[in-house]
Amino acid sequence: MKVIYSEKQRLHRVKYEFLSGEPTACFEKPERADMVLNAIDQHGGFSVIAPNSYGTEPMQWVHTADYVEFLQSAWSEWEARFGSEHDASPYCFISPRHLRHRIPKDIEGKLGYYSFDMTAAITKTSWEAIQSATDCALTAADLIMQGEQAVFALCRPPGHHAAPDLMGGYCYINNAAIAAESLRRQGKGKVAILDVDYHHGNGTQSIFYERDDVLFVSIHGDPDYDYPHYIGFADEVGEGAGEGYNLNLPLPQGKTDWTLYGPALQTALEKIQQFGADALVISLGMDTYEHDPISYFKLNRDNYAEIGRQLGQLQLPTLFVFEGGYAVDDLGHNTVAVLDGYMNSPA
Ligand code: Q9C
Ligand code: ZN
Repeated sequence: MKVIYSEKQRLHRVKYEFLSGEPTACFEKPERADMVLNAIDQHGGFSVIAPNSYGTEPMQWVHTADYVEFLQSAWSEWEARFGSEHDASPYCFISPRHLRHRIPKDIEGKLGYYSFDMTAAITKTSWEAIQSATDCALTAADLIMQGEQAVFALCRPPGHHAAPDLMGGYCYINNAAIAAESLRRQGKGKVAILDVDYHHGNGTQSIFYERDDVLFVSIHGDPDYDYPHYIGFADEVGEGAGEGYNLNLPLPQGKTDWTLYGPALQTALEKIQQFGADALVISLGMDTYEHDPISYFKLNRDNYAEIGRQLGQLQLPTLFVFEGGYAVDDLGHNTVAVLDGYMNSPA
């Protein structure tokens, strides 16, 4: 299997996030990709290739132009105002209630306008990494169009929490959404996105919520108890033309092992088959792992191989896009377990 990765993604390294009130070293760090690359190397059945460059135009397929511009200029505006000692981070947010929806002129105002939480800080070199992650997803989409059965875009920073004009949850540009849109524009009639990250893919859902040509299915921790807290419930089914093309399968925090996860995955796969997808994008978050430091499902290595096998049985061109997963020591082998399970699927 081809893996698309760029060293440029190392250029995004945020210092801190707040975890239960405590400033903590950011969980989403470059070492995550290193661990995946190590495991890929040891496996031997993969070839790692560098992405092509696509510029910012494809980002605007799913994001607003002003948001993409903001991401590009945020650091220099921040540095001009506060110097380069600290990462650029919001502290003040535009609530859907009570406040006016104007784009502020000040960088701190802008950071809050374009964020829904405090976990997506921007550093001097973040933009290069963000861009190269999106390039990886787009390169993978092109390879699928050239006839590859499955490709893995090893993207970081991740993307599934990024909405048309919002960053958050370590995400800035929605790599999976852009990959899906690329497949659509190059002729795949129907594209399904299956998001298996522990957290609901709120950004991807928002992007495709009113469309019937891209199905979004997500299996995740119940938002009544987990991030992103305000979205990801089962009654969100899509709107307008998109009604019936959004399926959320929230599962209970703490209790979810394979006995609950397996049936949810079955439901997801049936929905994708019923939809008649021509291609599949997997938002491959690995934070459903039993030892993940910020999540609460109980999946293990064997379960990951089984997920891969079941995905392979759909027999669809499949583009894996890396999302979350923070148990860094096991992250690589868990990720490879999914991909190896896929490659060895009895089909
Ligand atoms: N108490 C991704 O996995 N913090 N983003 C959660 C839980 C934010 C996760 C804190 C988690 C964002 C791509
Ligand atoms: Zn996650």
